[in-house]
Amino acid sequence: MQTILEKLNIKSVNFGTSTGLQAWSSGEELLDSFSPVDNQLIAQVTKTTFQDYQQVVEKANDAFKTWGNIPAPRRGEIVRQMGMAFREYKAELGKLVSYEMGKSLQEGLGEVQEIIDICDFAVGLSRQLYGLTMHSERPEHRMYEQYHPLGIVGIISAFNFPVAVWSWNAMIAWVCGDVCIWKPSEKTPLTAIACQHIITSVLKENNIPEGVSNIITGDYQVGEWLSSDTRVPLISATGSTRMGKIVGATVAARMGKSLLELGGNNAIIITENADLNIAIPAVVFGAVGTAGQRCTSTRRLIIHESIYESVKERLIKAYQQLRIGNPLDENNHVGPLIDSKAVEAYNAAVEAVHQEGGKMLVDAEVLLGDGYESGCYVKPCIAEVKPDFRIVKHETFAPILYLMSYSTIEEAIDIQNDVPQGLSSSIFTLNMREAEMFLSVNGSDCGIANVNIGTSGAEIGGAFGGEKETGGGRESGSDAWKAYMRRQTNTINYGKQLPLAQGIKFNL
Ligand code: UN1
Repeated sequence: MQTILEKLNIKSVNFGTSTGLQAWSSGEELLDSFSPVDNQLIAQVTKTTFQDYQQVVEKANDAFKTWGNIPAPRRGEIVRQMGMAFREYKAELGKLVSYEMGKSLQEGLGEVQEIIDICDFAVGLSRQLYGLTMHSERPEHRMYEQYHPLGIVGIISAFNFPVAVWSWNAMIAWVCGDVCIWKPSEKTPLTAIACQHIITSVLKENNIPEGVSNIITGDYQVGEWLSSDTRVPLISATGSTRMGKIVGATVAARMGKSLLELGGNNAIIITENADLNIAIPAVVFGAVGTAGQRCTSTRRLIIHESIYESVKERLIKAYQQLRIGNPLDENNHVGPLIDSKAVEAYNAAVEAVHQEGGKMLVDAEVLLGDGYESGCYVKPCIAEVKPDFRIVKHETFAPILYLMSYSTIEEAIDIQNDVPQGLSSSIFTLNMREAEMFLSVNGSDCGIANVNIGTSGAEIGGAFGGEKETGGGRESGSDAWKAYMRRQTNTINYGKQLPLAQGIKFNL
C-alpha cells in the first residue's frame, strides 16, 4: 500500500495540514479506517470540525466564481486531464480500493475504470450542454432555454463504491461548472483522499483554484451540515434508504434539490425459455460479487416452476466452487464484508429466514481462522423462501440469495415489483414476448431493467438510479447532467412593439 501513498505524496494519512493539501482540518478528532481484509488500521483521518466546514464552503464559493465562468469545453479539457491521471494511477488506486473496502482486485480496478469512463463521457458532454430553442408566439421575439451551473454540489457517497459513484457526480458536475464538496463514507476515507490528491494536482497544474474539489470527513453529523446548508443547492446522496429519507427531508425542508440513489432489492426472473448457460453465471456474479454489497446486487431469484429444481441444483454446485478469501489474491471470488456490523446483519437476516419458515439450501457461515482473522468473511448462502416473507422485502447488504418459484410470467413480474425498492431487475428468456412484456409499462417498475444480463455492472453511459424507495435520482450518463444545472428560459423582444402572450391586450 505504501506505493500509492508515496506516489501521491501522501506523507501522512493523518489528513491535516501536513499533507500539503488545503489546511482545513484543524480538528483533533480522528476517524479510523480499518481494512476488512486483515483488520489493519490503515489510516487515521482528521475529522472535519464545524469551523473547518464553514471554511470549506467559503473556499468552494470563491472557487465557483472562477470555475463557473470558464467555458465548458475548457472545463472538459481539465476533466480530460483528470481521466489521464486516473489512468496513470489505475493499478495503485484499484488496489487501495480493494484493500480499504474489501472488494476483489478486479472489482477495485473496475471501479477506477468507471472513473476513467465517466471522465471520457464528461469531456464530450462539455461540448453538448444543449438547451432547446422554441418559436415564440409573438412576432420579433426569440425564445430559448439555457443551462447554468448550480454552484456547490454536495456529494455523499457510500463505502461500497468508495470512488466510482463520487466520480459519476463530480466529473459531470465539474463540466457543468459546479464545484464539489465530497463527504465520503467514514468507512473508506483513504481512497477518497487519494482521489482528492489526484484531482488537486491536475487543478494546480492548470492554475485552477483548489476549492473546485473539496473533501469533508466524519460521520452523519458532517452530512447533516451539508444537507441543511442553503449555500449548497444540490445534494447527491448514495447509501441506505434510511439515510436517504433523512437527507431528502432535510434538503426538501429548505427547498434544495436532492438526487438520491438508495437501496435496491434486485431480482432476476428465469423463465422456462432461458439459456441457463448464461443465466447461472449472471446470477452468481450478481449475488456474490462485491460480497453482495452492491446496491445492484442480485438478492431475489424468481424461477419458473418447471426448471426450479435444475436451476437450484446448478446454483448449489456453482456455490461450492466459490473461493472466499483475501480479495487482493486474484484466485478468490469473494472478499470480506465491510465490518462486524455487516456480519451481524448477515446473521440476523439468516435467522429471520429460519423464523419465517424458509430453508437454507447453501448454509450461511461466518468464516474464522487462518486468513479470516478480521472476522468479516462470510459464506455466500442461498435460502428457499416465499416472496411475501418480510426479510425478502428488506435489503440486507450481504451475499444472501433468495430463491422462489412462479407459474405464469404475470405472477413473476408481480413478485419482482412487490418490494419497496426499485433499482435494478433482469429477465433471462429467449422468448421475445416475455422479454418485451418485462420491459413494457406492465413490466418491471425499476430504473434499470435488463434482458439476458444480470442486475449489476451497469455501464456509465446510461442514467443510473431507481424508483420507489431507491429515491428516483439519476446519476452518470444520458441526460443526468441536467440535475447539476439550473434551467433558464429566455425570451427576447427585438421589435418595436410590446405584444403580450396569450393574446392579451393592455392599452395605455
Ligand atoms: C452501487 O452499488 O451503489 O451497476 C453502484 C453496478 C455498478 C454501480 C453500483 N456499476 O453494479
